[in-house]
Amino acid sequence: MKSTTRTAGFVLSLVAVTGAAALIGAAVGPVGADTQPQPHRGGHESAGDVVAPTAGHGDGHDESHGAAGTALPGGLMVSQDGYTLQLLQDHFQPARRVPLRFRITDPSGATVTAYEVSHGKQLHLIAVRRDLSDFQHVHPELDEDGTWSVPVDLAAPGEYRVFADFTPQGAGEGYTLGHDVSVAGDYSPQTLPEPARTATVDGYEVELEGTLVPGRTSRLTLTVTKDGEDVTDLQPYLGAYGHLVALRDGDLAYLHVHPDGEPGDGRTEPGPVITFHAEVPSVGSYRLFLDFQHRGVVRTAAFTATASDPGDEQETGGDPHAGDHAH
Ligand SMILES: [Cu+2]
Repeated sequence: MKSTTRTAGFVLSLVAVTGAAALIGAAVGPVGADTQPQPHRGGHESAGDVVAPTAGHGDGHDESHGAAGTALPGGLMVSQDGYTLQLLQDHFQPARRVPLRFRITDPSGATVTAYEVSHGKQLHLIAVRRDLSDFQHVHPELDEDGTWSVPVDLAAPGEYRVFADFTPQGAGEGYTLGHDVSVAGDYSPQTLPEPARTATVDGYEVELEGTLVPGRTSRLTLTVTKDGEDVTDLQPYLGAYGHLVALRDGDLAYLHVHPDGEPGDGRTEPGPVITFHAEVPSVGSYRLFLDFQHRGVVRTAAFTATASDPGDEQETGGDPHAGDHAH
């Protein structure tokens, strides 16, 4: 177990923000080159993404600021503060490698071409089917004219949602914008798996401990084992030993949380335990997707977790078949 002295930077909290406070954004990291996209389903194959984390998604600046001063979770809107996610095409025939192309436009309507780097990338794209049965986390390539492109696996028909997580250069604030994508064909929506404490993926077992309490910072630990042995040589992926995306069942509100501690800080062990701090906006069910890298392969373990009021002593749980229920 490791110490948890430095936590604030990784807490994705929802703070009621009014007026001028809404304009205060998080510090942003240096600009760097993006790298090639890494299409995958439920895990990346990339290595070499070892980059010191900069302030970025998950640092508390993902909140939307409604006109009435109410903070909203990220990912619910296609346009926020004048920044708009424009897909060049949003309906497709099913295919393993669908070329998804899009732009971000700024409040003046111009295409954004300069981005801050956050967690080693200028933009993170998450694609999920709306029934939360599929999860892809990829890194699109940016053209000179500001068009992003990345192949995504849309072999299974259905309604999808894509999330672009980015910080425009000079905006002083990061955004997560969401857009629906339709894939033609027969669609059998899957029921959200029941909460459970463990998830398996490719022979790895991940155990989730912790309780999600709305409006409160919750400490979550994820313990990675393989064949009953602790995995103690996790590899940094995008500057961390794990990345956790949480989506709320019902509206796919997007929360991106990051671990407590980072590789090379002298106190964070490379497994088996990855600690996160998360704050969820409401009661309800959430689907948690943990990306972790071991032996050069990034895998995703998925859990269903329930957030309850403090009065109800209900534990979060995981799905024992996570990662296996992709179509
Ligand atoms: Cu990413």
